[in-house]
Amino acid sequence: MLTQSQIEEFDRSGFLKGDIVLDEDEVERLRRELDDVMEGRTVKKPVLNHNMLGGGTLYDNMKMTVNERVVQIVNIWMASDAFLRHAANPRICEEVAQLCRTGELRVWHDQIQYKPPLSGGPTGWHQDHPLWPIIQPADLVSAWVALDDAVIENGCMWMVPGSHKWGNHQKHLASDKAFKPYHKQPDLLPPGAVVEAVPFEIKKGQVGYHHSLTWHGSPHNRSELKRRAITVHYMPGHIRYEPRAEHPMHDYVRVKPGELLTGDDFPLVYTAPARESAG
Ligand SMILES: O=C(O)CCC(=O)C(=O)O
Repeated sequence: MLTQSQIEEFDRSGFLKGDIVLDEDEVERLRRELDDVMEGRTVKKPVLNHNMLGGGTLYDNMKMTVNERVVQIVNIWMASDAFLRHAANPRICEEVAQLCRTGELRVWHDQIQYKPPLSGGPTGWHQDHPLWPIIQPADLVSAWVALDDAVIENGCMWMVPGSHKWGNHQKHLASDKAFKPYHKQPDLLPPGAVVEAVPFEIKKGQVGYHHSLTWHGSPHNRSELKRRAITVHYMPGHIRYEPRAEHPMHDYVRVKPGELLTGDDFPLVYTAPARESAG
């Protein structure tokens, strides 16, 4: 459970470091499952399992060299029960529900981003919600859990504090050679907005939360260390299906435009405990 001051910090910054939520054994278990899914050894399959830098990706606002890779697996929970249990982790779900001020959470989708040693490529600067053009409104929260210590050397995420309050700037986000973000048309930013990125180092088994409009990205992994992580993107109960463009999860939607995005492929993982009536 988060404290009031942690919730206020999240509201101010758009991201927050939580506690260690997985012990050594749980991390090991998820790493083994990840290997099995990544190598195609499971019967059930995820929605995507590919090199995210393969061209035409949603995160393509950077130039990269040919040999770089970021293995992106979308909805590993569909291939692995251990990852489904992870998506329903009671501590994480309770904290995300606090940050979203909601009594209900569904999984929008999850994703692994694995940056291999030496050849791990960058995840360009982006905001999540503009890349999810079939759901509204833009108030989802993601829980990013490290399966290796994520540090500057192996390409941890970087965040721009306060940027979740600036609206949708996805098409204007860019990065300089040192992976510093900049806005291509800064006059569109609200008065007082300061674009300054800070590293978001997360320990193995620890959770970090971010808002779906927070500017974030992660640079290369040129270290000898692996950088594996699982994010679950959670929808508060009021998120609706409103298609405006394509998305890999579109094929799994069974509701009509304007309806709440419910269904077996968007599992309900949290319902707030009923309050006892006073008196
Ligand atoms: O793992 C990363 O470096 C990026 C992940 C990301 O963009 C996200 O979880 O929204």
